[in-house]
Amino acid sequence: MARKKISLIGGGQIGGVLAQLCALRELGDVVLFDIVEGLPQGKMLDIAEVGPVDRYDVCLKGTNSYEDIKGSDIVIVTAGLPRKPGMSRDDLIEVNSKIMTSVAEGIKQYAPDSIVIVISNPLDAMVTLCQKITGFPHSRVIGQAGVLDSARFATFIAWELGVSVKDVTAMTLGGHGDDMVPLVRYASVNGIPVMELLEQKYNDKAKAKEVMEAMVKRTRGAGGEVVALLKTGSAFYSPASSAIAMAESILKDQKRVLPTCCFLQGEFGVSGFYVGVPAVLGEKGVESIIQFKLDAEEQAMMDKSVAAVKELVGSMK
Ligand code: TXD
Repeated sequence: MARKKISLIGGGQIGGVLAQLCALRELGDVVLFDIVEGLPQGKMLDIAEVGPVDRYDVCLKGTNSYEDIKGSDIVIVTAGLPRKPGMSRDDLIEVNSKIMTSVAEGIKQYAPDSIVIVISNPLDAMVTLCQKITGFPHSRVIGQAGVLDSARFATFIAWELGVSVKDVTAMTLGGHGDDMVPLVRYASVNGIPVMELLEQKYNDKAKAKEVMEAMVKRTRGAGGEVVALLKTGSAFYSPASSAIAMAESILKDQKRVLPTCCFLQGEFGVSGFYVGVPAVLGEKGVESIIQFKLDAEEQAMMDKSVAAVKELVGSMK
């Protein structure tokens, strides 16, 4: 059986970590593409040379030629500029649309059967554009945002409650912007509602609500918090790990349920737009979207987030 092939478009901060994670997990052979000469070649040589230490054995190639992505099972796109302090993700739309256009054309020509995971910001708009240009079925063009936003939410909950991050489940829906929807009602520690645990901890419903609201706010601004600290770029370890979880579910047909930026056709009351929702990811890409009832408050937040996505996507035309 042939090995899987993963191509990474964009060899910057996230691209480099993606390549290393693919190697460490032996997900398949990896191609790292960038327009900067030497950058992807240098990074792949660097990662390849430590195979004997980390004990992975995969082919790692850096390239400036789209031809090398031929036969890819998965393509992960990080090409594009990251934010600087004070910028919103949406401020990147003009420059990153141009980059995404050329990238999507390359994928369409050289990896027509691949499943594409977009990471570049502004995420919801870049996924939309990538699907339009490739013309691939919507199930094969998706975006990574929700795995990371959810992980951030879960991390803050674990810290607050003093429990292992491994035992917290939390999820965010909606667009990858400041209006994302962290689902408080479904956040749990091994199935026990987080709100119940917060109420126990503080013995005060109002205080528990206040603490949760602060965690929701921090989750919404978590990308910006990292940008403000780094000053020269945005988060890169966490988006890479998050996309790898999605890629692994697809490559190994694990059918994990992961919050994914998916094209909706009526689900959650949304039609014709890419928005973050829980999806089953398997060998065909998005195999189904998991729907469930939102209460009035959650639906209102979702509607607000979707309105922001619509405005963003509309501004691209
Ligand atoms: O969760 C998420 N979705 C995200 C997304 C979380 C954090 C950051 N996210 C976004 O990912 C960020 O706002 C950026 O739009 C992308 C990539 O972030 P990264 O930190 O990796 O940016 P870098 O280090 O600047 O790398 C971008 C690379 C760089 O090497 C450029 O030379 C390359 O993109 N680039 C291109 N590659 C291929 N083709 C073209 N046209 C091109 N233009 C630039």
